[in-house]
Amino acid sequence: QFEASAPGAESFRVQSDKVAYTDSHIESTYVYRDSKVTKAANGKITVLPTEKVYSFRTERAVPRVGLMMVGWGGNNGSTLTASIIANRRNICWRTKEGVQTPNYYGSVTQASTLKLGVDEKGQDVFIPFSNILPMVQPNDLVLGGWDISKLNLAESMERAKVLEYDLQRQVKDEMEALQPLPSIYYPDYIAANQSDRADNVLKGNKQDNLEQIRKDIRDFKAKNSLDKVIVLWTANTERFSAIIPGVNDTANNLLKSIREGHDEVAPSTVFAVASVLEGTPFVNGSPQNTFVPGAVELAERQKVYIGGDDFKSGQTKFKSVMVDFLVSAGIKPIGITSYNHLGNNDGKNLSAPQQFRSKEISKSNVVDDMVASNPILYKKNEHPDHIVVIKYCPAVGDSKRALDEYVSEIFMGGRNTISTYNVCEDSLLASPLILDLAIITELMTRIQYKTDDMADYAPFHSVLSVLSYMLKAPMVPAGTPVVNALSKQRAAMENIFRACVGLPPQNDMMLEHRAF
Ligand code: NAI
Ligand code: DG6
Repeated sequence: QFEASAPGAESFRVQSDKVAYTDSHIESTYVYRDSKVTKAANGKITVLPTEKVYSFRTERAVPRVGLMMVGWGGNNGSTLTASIIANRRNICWRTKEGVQTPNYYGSVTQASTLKLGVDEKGQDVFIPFSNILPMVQPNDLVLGGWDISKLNLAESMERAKVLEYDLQRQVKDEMEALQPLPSIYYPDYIAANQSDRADNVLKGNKQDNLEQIRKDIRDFKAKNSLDKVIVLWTANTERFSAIIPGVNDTANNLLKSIREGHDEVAPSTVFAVASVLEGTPFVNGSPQNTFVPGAVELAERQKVYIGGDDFKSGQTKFKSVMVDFLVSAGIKPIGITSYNHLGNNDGKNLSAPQQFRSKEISKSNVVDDMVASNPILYKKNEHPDHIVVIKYCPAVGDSKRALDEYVSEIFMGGRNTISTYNVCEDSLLASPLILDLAIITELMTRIQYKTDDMADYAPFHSVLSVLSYMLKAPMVPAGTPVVNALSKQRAAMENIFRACVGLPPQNDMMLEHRAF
């Protein structure tokens, strides 16, 4: 359908008075159309179509970008690193199925397409998602990071038992040279069963730790001549932090609590604060509330992007499609039961009650928007029963088993039960999401917008809700709606990027094929 173009190369131009290409920017004008609904006292509903003009400005030059992973030596971190090396060097490896070539399957930016428009015969024309705007290529990312375990990346990859031996063998030399930086370890935040791998930890108090992480980011940037760094948490799931007035409720209180070494500041929050203070975006791939209110306020104050929480990989992605399908088909899910068992280090950490609780929370709220969208099926505050069980079973390693049952009420009181069973290497689903999160976050640092009432261009809100597609419990700016439905999340991402090149939102009306 499309001619393959060099990665990152411009593959199309939009000819319109709504878009201009300068040497440095793509500038577009976009009319955002919506509908404002009001309800009068007598119950009468009025809908007013609205329009607001937005100007978007996207820097065209793709910078040199570093991705620093916290938990670099874990299953996700080591798998992603080895996979990028394999893609860069086009390393092929033998499996019992034959010769396997490297790819970026599972990455929405690298392995999915979007419809650009129709050709003169009315046929759809697709382009790689990554060609809609200039994006950094995964092979160009400079990788680094921290881990509380001192194994080098080759040893970590071996410990993870995710990739085939013949691939591990070929990337080993390069991986061996990669050494995670010492990290912050406050034992109370992760499961006690993780203590035996904590042999690469920073000394000092919380303020010392904060300053060291800031220095690590600066040093990494300077040493690798980077324009930008993205920091991403793919370390163990922590317990939730209590939100305590005076401790972590405001930016100043949080900074003070770090200075005073308050117990209720998590390692992930110290990383987030360090990144924000360095002007470096921070993304949280785990479920805990790293972004306590003080951390969010700090990001807003510093105008730095933050995103989270918890990678949405297999079971939840499927759930956010399945429940969207059922509810939008007028079928009423009344019971959703999700079991999974896995045998990797993530599963081991989640076998402790407080860490399981963090994951249970992020896995449990993922159908709320779909349920709330249909008052024909659900009364106010009515929800389906939703059970989440996770068990640690070392025998299955990284190959997570997910069993789900959806019980729904159908026509005339009938019941419909759907059961699914998914077996998959957990880290092979999560690693491409790390790429997407980093690539889209970086892209967002190059997009600015302006409306008629603004004197100048400005960045988007610090809380990057456009990352929702990759996240189980998407963080959104305070008071704005959370969208979990997968297709809506993808459409939002795609349509915002289309607007930046002056294209209308994607619609599937296909009037040219339906009208005489
Ligand atoms: P893992 O347990 O293999 O890796 C985590 C790494 O973090 C370990 O190497 C550990 O030593 C390190 N670590 C722990 N605390 C640290 C700290 N304070 N600083 C630096 N390093 C630290 O876990 P995996 O499978 O790589 O997953 C990582 C995270 O991503 C987990 O929180 C998991 O819940 C989350 N996640 C994983 C998904 C998946 O499909 N693999 C999907 C959704 C979320
Ligand atoms: C057990 O649930 C381990 C978890 O870390 C999950 O594998 C991870 O959160 C992915 O969950 P999901 O629901 O997105 O597949």
